[in-house]
Amino acid sequence: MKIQEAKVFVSCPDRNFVTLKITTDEGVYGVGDATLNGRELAVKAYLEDLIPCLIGRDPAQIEDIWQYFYRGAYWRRGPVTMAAIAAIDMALWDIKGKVLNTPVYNLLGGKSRKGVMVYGHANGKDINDTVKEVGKYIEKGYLAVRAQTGVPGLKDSYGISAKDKMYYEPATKGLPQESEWSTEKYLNYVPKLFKKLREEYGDEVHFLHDSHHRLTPIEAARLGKELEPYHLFWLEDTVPAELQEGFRIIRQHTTTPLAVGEVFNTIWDTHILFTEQLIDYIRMSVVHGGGLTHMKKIAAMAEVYHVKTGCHGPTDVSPITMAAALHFGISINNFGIQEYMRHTDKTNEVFPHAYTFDKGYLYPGDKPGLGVDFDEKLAEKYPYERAYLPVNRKLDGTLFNW
Ligand code: KDG
Ligand code: MG
Repeated sequence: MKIQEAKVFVSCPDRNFVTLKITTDEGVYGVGDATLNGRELAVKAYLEDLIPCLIGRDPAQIEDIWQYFYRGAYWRRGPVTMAAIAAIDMALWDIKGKVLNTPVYNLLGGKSRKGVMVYGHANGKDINDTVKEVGKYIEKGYLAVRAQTGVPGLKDSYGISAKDKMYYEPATKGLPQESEWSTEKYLNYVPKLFKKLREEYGDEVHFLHDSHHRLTPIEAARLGKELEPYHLFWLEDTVPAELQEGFRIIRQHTTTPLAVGEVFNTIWDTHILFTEQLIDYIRMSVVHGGGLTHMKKIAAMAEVYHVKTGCHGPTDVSPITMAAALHFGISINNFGIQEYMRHTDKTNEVFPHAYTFDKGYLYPGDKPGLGVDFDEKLAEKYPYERAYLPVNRKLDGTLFNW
């Protein structure tokens, strides 16, 4: 069997997605996700550079093809490169599953659990509003809920919806919007949210929170300490993680479990965090972490150091990545939790899929391959629309991390 054709699509069924479809000379095809929020066209261009090198290869040689595009490229790593490699990798696993007539989780070692526990996103304009929204997720059967609140005195905050409460929409059409930020106001307010949540909903439900890279290590240490009585499942992305050593300071001060990694791309972004046991959950998604081939290695290394997975699953990764994450999450032993920010109906129609939600868990389904498809014809109705993530400024105008 040989790869005969590979095509890249950028479509916008409510938001932009980059999709790769690889077809073999025997007519079997596989799909991969290469979406990089706000930089979709860069990944498309990168993939189009790789496609000529893919044609004629044996799609069964997944490891070799991965190495060809990773080691074989002098300019390694980075989100654009790794999203492109991930899309090829996902499509090849999809093809292998279809050829062998089995779901991808069977190729990864089989099921290690009945389903994949997920967390939903609740958010509100203030503490009372957020507490109410968390309740709605608990009623829907979620066992774990991420809670983000607006902060009094700030016009907006990360993770808060402008309109409907289904999910916040960070990528906006036109030029980037500007957000505003005050670490002091945030740190004074957020612990009160989790106090209230525990008072309202008791000890059983898991709560998570994302600081979205806005703290210094010592500020993160303070937040982690103040949240200890409310025993979070995790506190995410407290500091920008380019400096892995920064986590030593946080770890020395708090027992709140720490999660990081949604912007990481390779195993080399994680090694200090793992070997020094500075984090509890690694958050790379299958698309930004180089595909299933690379994620398997990251999980294996993490396992040695008591680190579990908690793959990034926002709506800016397509249902193809979500499906791949479920096959991955159900098969490895050190699975922690999966983020699940539900896609819109329009997105789901373009990417029909076998995975289903029930009582706090997602199930990948038993279709051969990844169990997700891409409706090319329908996607044509939703052409790419330029959109950017916001940028963030402190109240005095200083440009800050978004
Ligand atoms: O594109 C950026 C989003 O994926 C990110 O802001 C979402 O932090 C995020 C999360 O935890 O889902
Ligand atoms: Mg996050």
